[in-house]
Amino acid sequence: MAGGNARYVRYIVIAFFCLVVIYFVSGTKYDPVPLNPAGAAPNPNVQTPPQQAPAEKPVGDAKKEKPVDKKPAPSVEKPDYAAMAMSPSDPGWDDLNTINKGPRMNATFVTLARNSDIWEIAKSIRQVEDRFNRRYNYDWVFINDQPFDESFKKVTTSLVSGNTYYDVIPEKHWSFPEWIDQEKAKKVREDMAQRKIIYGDSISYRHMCRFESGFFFHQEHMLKYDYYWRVEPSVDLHCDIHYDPFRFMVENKKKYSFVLSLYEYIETIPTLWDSTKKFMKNFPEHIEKDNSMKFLSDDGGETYNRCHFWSNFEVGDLNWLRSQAYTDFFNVLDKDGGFFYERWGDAPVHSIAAGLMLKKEEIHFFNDIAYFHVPFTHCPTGEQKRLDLRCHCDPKENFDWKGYSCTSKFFELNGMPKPDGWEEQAN
Ligand SMILES: Nc1nc2c(ncn2[C@@H]2O[C@H](COP(=O)(O)OP(=O)(O)OP(=O)(O)O)[C@@H](O)[C@H]2O)c(=O)[nH]1
Ligand SMILES: [Mg+2]
Repeated sequence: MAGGNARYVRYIVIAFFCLVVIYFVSGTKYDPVPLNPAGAAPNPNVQTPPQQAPAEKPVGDAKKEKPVDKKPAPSVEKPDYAAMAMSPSDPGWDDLNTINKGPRMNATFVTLARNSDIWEIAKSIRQVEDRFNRRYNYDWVFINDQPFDESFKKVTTSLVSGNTYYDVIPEKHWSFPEWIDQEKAKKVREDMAQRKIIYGDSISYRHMCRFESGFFFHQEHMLKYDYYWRVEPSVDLHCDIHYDPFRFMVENKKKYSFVLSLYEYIETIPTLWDSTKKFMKNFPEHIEKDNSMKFLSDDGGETYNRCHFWSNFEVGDLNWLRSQAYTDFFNVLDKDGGFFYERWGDAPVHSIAAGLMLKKEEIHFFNDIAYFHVPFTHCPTGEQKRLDLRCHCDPKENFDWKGYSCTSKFFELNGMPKPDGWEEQAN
């Protein structure tokens, strides 16, 4: 009898053991984060493929091709994308930790930098990642007129949560075009040095401005993207970014955006408007009827009032910059030589193009993106806004409503009411 009991006990123990094994085998399974372009979990050390549509299949060797599967493809469930949380009452606003479910836009960050900018750009990247990109993992394209060194690549790749790409600028995009009179350009630099015009004596600054005006969007690794966000070394982001600015641009049909605007030094652009007028005359088909001329000119287009969007921050549409309209504009300016005979900046060039060739509602002011590039700050107006966005900027520093800013003009032109409290920040 004792032997029989022992057998029963043994059976019970074995059955229990089997149940435990089955429980653990099925219980340790978990649902992975869905691998839509949006959902890839971030692993800064793993280079995942870019988020764009896959490149076209290469034409294959017929013999090696698989037989065509005649069965209908299994239906793929469309991910149920939630609307973006734009204000604290929207669902998902408080979730600043998990990877955002998406969708992702076909977009990238872009930075033009020298190897020596490494620690200053590292600082900018860290803030962009902390305030936004660690939840979105967008790619980052770095561009340089010299090859990037290993240290630059190692540090930036470790900081960016998306993929990183490193492009060298082709010489023709960073040199004097053949129609430029080198002697004349040299005299201009000497004269500007005497007059102490900032960067007036610099050749590389001029190549930089011409490159940012006409070529960065044609760089090899930029070609696959539709939207860009420009980031410079030494900039600060002062508030959390709760929604995807790229997605905002796409969903609201925006093509260009800014956070700071101001007046350009006239000494650097004395004939830029003459060339612009030539362009308007020769290419009337490119001028948008419902444009922002009132932002650029106080006399109906006769003269330029020097207002421009500060281009060290931009989120914009690359296909617009690659359009025939923008190309024709840039070519007129480039032929006139003002990048070298004066010191035209890419900020007034982009701004005039956006102001004349885009519908006014296609230009967006990102009030929610608090930003600093020496010496100006955009810090959102309104205490509740700053608390909601967990900002750490000093509201007194906000440049938007001060006399040297053009942002009031942008608001007036677009019939936008200025936020409560703007008067207190006007001086
Ligand atoms: N590769 C490369 N990048 C440059 C060069 N000069 C400027 N840049 C980059 O071009 C962008 C604009 O240059 P900045 O020197 O910041 O010009 P700025 O913003 O007008 O002036 P700052 O007040 O000095 O910031 C930055 O992203 C720089 O890193 C250059 O000679 N080579
Ligand atoms: Mg700068």
